[in-house]
Amino acid sequence: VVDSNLQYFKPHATQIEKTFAEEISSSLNRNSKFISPKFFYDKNGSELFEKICSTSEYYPTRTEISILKQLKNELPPFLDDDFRLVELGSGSSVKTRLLLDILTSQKNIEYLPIDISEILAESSEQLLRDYDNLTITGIIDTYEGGLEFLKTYDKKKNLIIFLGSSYGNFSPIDGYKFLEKVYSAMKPGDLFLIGLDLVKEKEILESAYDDSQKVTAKFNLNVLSRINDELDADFDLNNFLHHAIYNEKDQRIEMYLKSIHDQSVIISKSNLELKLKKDELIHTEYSHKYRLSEIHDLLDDAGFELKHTWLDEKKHFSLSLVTK
Ligand code: AVJ
Repeated sequence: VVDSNLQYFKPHATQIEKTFAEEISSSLNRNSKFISPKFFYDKNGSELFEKICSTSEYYPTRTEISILKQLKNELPPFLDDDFRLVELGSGSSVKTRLLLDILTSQKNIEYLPIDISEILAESSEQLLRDYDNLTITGIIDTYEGGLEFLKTYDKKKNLIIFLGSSYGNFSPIDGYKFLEKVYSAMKPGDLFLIGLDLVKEKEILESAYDDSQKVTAKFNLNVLSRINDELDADFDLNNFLHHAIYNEKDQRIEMYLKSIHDQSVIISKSNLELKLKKDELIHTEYSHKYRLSEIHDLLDDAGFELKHTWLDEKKHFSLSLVTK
């Protein structure tokens, strides 16, 4: 598409691809086996994630959207200038649109999605059709790479958004490092809006990650299909079960793929023959849940100044706005 309102940058193009085979090779070639959740999101995985979001059990998306609607009136008082919308992860366009709608009083709206996958192209073109005065600069890179790029950008103020409790995938240490990077990419007066899922009853949490239609199970298993396709592997998906439990002590949902019997799998491009015992688990995701006081401490420790936290009525989900 040739469109003067749409451009892409791929600051670190080459380095992204070659790591999949290598990462899989090292994360599966050890005692406690692991596949990073960032690999869930190939085309099929992204579609399955969208389906998860509309299951009755998965409350985060729907709840966060309801809070974003509340921001229509409640965010503008914090916008003392024109802001560029910077989104970490190109996200669901519904949420992006709710924020763009808040910025429409500006003469020009700039949207800068940062996503490792080129999926951002599709949604960007649709946005351009629907919004006048919109300019999109898509950054195809990791969050870190995208944030580095942002530092070199112009002086306009940024409203950086990181929604959906994607932050919950990080370990506490990696999360802290990530927040430091966001902080260092910000100019004084920039804003950061982060959506985080809250601690709640175990039953609600576990059914959100093990829905009755088995969409989450498919989503989890899909990462094995992706490895089959992209790394010439021979995983038989029938030999694995989706397993999701809430770890109350560490306040996180833990997702695994469980090997139904002893088996061995060849992953050609990773140069690996993977041996699995019956009931052995491959860890695929942590999804951390937070208490409000923890969220405030987390943001405070990273140096941010808290402006406001919004919640839904049931206190299931939070959106916090901070500045530098
Ligand atoms: C996109 C990481 C926020 O942890 O809730 C949904 C991913 N995994 N169901 C989450 C997910 C299983 C989701 N995040």
